[in-house]
Amino acid sequence: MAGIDYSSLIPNNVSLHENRRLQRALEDWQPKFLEWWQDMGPLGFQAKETYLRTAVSVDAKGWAQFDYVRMPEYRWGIFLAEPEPGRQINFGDHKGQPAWQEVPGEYRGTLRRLIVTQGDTEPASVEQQRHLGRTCPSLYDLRNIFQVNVEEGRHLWAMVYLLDAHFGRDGREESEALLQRRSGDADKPRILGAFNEKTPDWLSFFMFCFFTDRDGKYQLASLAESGFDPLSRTCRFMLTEEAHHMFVGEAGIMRIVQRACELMREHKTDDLRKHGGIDLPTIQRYLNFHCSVSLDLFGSEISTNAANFYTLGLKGRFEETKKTDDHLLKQATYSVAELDGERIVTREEPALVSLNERLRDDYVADCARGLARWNEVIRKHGIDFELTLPHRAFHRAIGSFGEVRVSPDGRIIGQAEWDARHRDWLPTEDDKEYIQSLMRPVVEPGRFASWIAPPARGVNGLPVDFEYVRLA
Ligand code: BYC
Repeated sequence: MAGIDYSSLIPNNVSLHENRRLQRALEDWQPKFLEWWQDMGPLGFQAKETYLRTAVSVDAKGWAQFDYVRMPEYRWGIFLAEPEPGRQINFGDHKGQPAWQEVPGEYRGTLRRLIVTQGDTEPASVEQQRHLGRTCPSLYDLRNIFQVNVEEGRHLWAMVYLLDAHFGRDGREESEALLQRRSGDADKPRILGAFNEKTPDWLSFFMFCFFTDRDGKYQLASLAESGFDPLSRTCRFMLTEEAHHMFVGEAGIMRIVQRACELMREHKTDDLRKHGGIDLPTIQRYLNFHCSVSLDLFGSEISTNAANFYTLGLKGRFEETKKTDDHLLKQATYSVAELDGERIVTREEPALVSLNERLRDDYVADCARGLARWNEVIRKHGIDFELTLPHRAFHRAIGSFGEVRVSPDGRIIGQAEWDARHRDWLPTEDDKEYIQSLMRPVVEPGRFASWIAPPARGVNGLPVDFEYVRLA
């Protein structure tokens, strides 16, 4: 092929133009990525100009440049946060040693698996959201989902960069495999459970951004502590973009809640289906689903994998360097919720094997802060209803609670009660049908679907009725 104009086509701060081996690997991969993007990226909008943010450098000016761009022409770049001079490994057996600039040979397989697991989620989410553009509730929201999609594409580039630059031939094979697995495919599924679920409507999309992207935040933050410096720097830059995805989720649900409250007040009823709104109990059921599948993404409560990742210096805790303990955790313990016959109890377990649960705790606390903001909207409308997080043991497939039935308030229950009640707790066929019936595109600038309030402000200081996607 003709070769890539590296500085303009692939904005980067990794001196791509000086690295022939990496150039060749990316020259080989880029057309396959574009083919995958055409096949699996947003359906029906590839030729439309969208007002997108592109990162062209990591400094304050360059990381957020806004302009109209057609998605296949988006400049997927490779960015690492600026190096920290003299950075050391901050935890585990190598604590105090200089951070690795190259992969330590003995950890190659483990590190590659962590990077591949992270990388696999990025194209998976684009695949899950492929059809949503066609039912957007507004041009503003259409632009936001495309922004999320191109950034997930960039996050895939980030992981492929690490694989191609540091893992030789194995890395190149893994980079290809990332484009070959497919979300929900029976034969070649994506690696983690939540990334094989469907995202069939915009309520699910906003829930996904709130709950599942937030797992991304916590996993990336833990990988940002890694002793492998290129991984750390890559993840630190990805976190700046991840924040926008969670904003889309939190603000999206808040606007749906806002609209529900307005309709309840206006029509003096809880039955919003007559009025084209999404009632609060339906929102709660979707919330229960997305929260529980996202809790699974943290892995088992007790995990020797997690202990090894930490001891080897590959994956730290959330905000590792702000913690004041010994950063070795060989003697420490941590409280973990566990199953004890018919009861859920809390036990002290060795801290090292409990690291998944500890990260899940950080995550749950963050989710609770978002819910408090949604509940504030409900309270301000004088409505007596509170959205709640389901118990961590509810509807789990991974870990200690994967085999038992648990109610959202944390009671172990029998199959009979589950059969009788699960329709109150998880989205029903009726709910899904109703939500699908609302999914009609609204594409006139400044107009919004009946079930969602407009945002408080537009993108990048522009008005809400700006033409964020040129459909003509
Ligand atoms: N589904 O020892 P365990 C994001 C497997 S999201 C299926 O408990 P470990 C994003 C596990 O692989 C963030 N399988 O697990 C968000 C293991 O398999 P092996 C993604 C699962 O290793 C939105 C076995 O079960 N990043 O960025 O301690 C849009 C035993 O498990 C699942 C990462 O996840 C599951 N849910 O922890 C776009 C970070 N959970 O070894 C993007 C990298 C576990 O027996 N990954 N298994 O074959 C990791 O740190 C770890 O792999 C995990 C699992 C935390 C996921």
